[in-house]
Amino acid sequence: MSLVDDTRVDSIEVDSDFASELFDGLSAPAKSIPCRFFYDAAGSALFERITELPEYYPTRAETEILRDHAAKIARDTPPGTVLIEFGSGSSLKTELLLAEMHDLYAYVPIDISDAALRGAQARIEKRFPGLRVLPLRGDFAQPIVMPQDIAGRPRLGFFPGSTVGNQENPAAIKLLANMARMLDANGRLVIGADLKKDERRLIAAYDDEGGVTAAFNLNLLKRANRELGADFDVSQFDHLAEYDADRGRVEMYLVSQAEQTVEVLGRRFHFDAGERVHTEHSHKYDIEGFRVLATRGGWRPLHVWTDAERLFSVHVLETV
Ligand code: AVJ
Repeated sequence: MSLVDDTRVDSIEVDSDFASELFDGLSAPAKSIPCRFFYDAAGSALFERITELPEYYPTRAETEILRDHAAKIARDTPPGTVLIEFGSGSSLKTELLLAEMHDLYAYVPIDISDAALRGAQARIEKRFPGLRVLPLRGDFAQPIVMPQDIAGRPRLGFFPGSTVGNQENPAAIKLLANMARMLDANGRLVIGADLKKDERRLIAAYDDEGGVTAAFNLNLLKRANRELGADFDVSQFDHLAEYDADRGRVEMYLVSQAEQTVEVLGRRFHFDAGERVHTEHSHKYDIEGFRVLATRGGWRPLHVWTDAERLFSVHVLETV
């Protein structure tokens, strides 16, 4: 655990950002809140529930792909490799890889949620006794200092869930390049990318019958109330998911149901009736388009697999 300490300073800033990012986002003419603030303890728990929804196909489809190809990924991984996961959350999919990888040097989960990291570490250490787990709390979009201990060892990155799709293209390329740097020369990356598909299927996945995604989205406002003493009346905002076919992305918004004013840390923000607060983009790719993006981020595409229904893709990339 002592290895983790030198990254603590960075990570504390991630949370205190919430106030300033919320101010900036709500002050802009087109209001928005960055999607990384979804993942406090409550939001991370809601996201886990999303992954179990019948409508939310990405988790099941990606799990199928990883189950089918984990042995192949393990065979291509040299002994003594460090597995580094970006945005590890509950680390459930990681277990599919870990079950096949018998001589890893360490597993390094990176996440902004302390609660998620602690829970995952306990479960992984129990199931894989002897595996070194070195959690890092931080925002993987920023360069993160890796533990000293792993210097010089081969690295395999793991970035499942199509989380890269939350970024618009320039930022996605930057993120891919940042991961290439964190994985060193000869690094490889196993990365999930959600595929373009029928619009109804996409919308259902982001606007489920049971309202779990709505609760996940609205948790941003509840979090502002909890952490910043804001006075959002959450019942006065609605969840909205739309598909922009030209941009190939699902967009999520919180829509003000009335004209209203909200106070956050002594500042007042006005909302018109029907005004939208943008909260998330979730880009959808085709295989060639994703390969082009990865190439622009400094990676060479090596393998790609899809599930039987072709809903989701998993790419293996290597640094150039
Ligand atoms: C895990 C961040 C990729 O965009 O599908 C799920 C987050 N948002 N439902 C996604 C999410 C709404 C998810 N990512």
